[in-house]
Amino acid sequence: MFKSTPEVKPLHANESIKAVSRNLRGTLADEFADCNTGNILEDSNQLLKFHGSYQQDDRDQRAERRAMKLEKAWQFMVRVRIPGGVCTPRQWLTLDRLADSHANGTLKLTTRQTIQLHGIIKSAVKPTMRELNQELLDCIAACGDVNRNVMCNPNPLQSELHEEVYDWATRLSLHLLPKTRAYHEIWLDEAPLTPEIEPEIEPIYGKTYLPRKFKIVVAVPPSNDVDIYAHDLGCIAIAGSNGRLTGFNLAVGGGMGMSHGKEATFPRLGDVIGYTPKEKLLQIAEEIVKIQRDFGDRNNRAHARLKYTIEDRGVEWFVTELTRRLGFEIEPARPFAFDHNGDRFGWIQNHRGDWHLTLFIQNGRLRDVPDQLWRSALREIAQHHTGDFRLTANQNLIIGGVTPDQKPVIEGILQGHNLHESHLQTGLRLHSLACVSLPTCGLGLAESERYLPTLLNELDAIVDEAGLRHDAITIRMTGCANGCARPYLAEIGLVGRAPGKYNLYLGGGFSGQRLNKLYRASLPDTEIARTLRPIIDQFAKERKVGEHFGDFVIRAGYVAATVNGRDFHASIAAATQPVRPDARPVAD
Ligand code: SRM
Ligand code: SF4
Repeated sequence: MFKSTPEVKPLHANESIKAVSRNLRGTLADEFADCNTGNILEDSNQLLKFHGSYQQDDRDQRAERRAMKLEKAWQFMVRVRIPGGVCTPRQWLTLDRLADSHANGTLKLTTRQTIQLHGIIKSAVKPTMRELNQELLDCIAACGDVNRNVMCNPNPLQSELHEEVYDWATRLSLHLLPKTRAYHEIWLDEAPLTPEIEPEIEPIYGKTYLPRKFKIVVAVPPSNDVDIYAHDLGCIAIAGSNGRLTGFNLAVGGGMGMSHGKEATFPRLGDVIGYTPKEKLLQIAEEIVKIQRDFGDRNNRAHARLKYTIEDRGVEWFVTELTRRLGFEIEPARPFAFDHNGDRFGWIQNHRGDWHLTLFIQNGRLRDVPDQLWRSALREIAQHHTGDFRLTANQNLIIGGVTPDQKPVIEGILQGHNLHESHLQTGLRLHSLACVSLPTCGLGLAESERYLPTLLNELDAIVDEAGLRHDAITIRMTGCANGCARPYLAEIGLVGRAPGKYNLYLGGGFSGQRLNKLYRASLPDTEIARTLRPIIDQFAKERKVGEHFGDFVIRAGYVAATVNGRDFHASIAAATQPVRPDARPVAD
């Protein structure tokens, strides 16, 4: 009798690119030294991501250049690593300067508390990295199959706790950084290692790094502004009776990305698996990363995130494997509750008497346009400010640690630029997010950042008429199904399918505790406001006290509640029970 041999699936091509790259060096140094071409090889682009940069092209110019038989308008995006999203005024000024000297004149605040510079030509990538380095900023692991920028709640209300939590976010980021000197050699001209004499070891990642990207966030309840359940590892800060940090509950296996029409791919919320005292956090995070390194799918990148490893093998298997590696069991999760996943705008004073100002930055894009001189205003603030700049996970900006005597100075600068009332928007707009999409994102199927403000003009009028101007409703748009603005957690999610066409999802949880569900597929952009109007009107008339839009659309029967990731694609779901400990019941 023949024994059937198990099917050996080929490794994804990226695995061999990583394997032969000499720890992420590849031919990047030579290619960036050669300015006869404006681009680099596609294999090198895969390695470049680990260094915090992507090769892109200006998609607005594609058709014209194709017609003229010209190559694409190649350019690069550089994404800075800013753990917890905190940077100094000096660093801000450097980023601001680079936006003009090397990039397209804009700064893009991202949904992961970093800043991206777009439109950098090949010869300017290295100078950009070098100038960032002079201000102690780097782009290491801002992209690629490694742990990315670690996010952290920038809650100005509880600064002491925030400070502690922020410290752990930076420690996590440092602990999980790749150890290769490739970045320093390629971009900062550090002398190359001689592998025969000094073999380079990646103690956490190994030669082929992770099968896919890995994302960590730290939240401080009751604010879920970092969307704890959307990440591979979410750490929920737990404070003792004295208000100081004792440790973290851990949520594993969250993620947003999926592909249209492929039901095997889906967004998934992380599962809370237990609690750890803070001292053990780094050890546990490292083991979680290593489990994913060893068990993640290296054949199929669409199935390679930790969420699929956990979904396929089960949470119990995951906890058993983690316990085996740690040699001890993690403790049961401690009680916590989230009540929102947005930002709070305006001035807030903390216990020390310092002030923090949260500014609404539409879709995180900072540029100077005639009546909105955002970059000029923030440059002037940075020249005077003695505190810090804090990026939020909702693409907004906090001017943090403003001393009482500096407050009028900052107010004056904003007033001088007519930006002091920029947060007086509808609750809907204040809770909006849009990913970049066109023209720089190569994966965008529809407009996002450039279209959402226009759509919001229509929707603002509708919520205004319905008397909901000050009601917070989360709305998030992305140009494709990858989910960069975490659209599947929004009460209203719009996901690009084709130019001018969006899937409309409804029913996400206001505190980021429940995924939404498809309500209309491929809706033309001209139909979005008309489709939403009656639902918004009915919500205004029939909502219960304190009821959020996402809960209402389920109670009113527009969509069924999504209970877990696989259920995301199901059109009929009977469940109405809460899915997370902090979820409010929506059943009547
Ligand atoms: Fe993202 C790929 C932009 C946050 C899921 N994302 C991309 C790329 C790099 C396109 C590409 O691969 O060629 C986009 C670059 C566009 C451009 O021109 O700048 C891009 N992602 C962004 C940003 C800038 C959106 C924004 O407007 O703020 C965010 C930068 C984050 C950062 O600073 O590190 C951004 N991306 C996210 C998030 C949200 C988050 O992490 O909280 C997600 C969903 C969470 C998750 O990972 O599951 C996200 N991006 C993806 C995916 C799908 C991953 C998956 O598991 O399927 C891709 C595509 C991929 O990796 O193949 C992607
Ligand atoms: Fe690009 Fe899609 Fe991410 Fe938007 S969601 S930035 S279109 S990859």
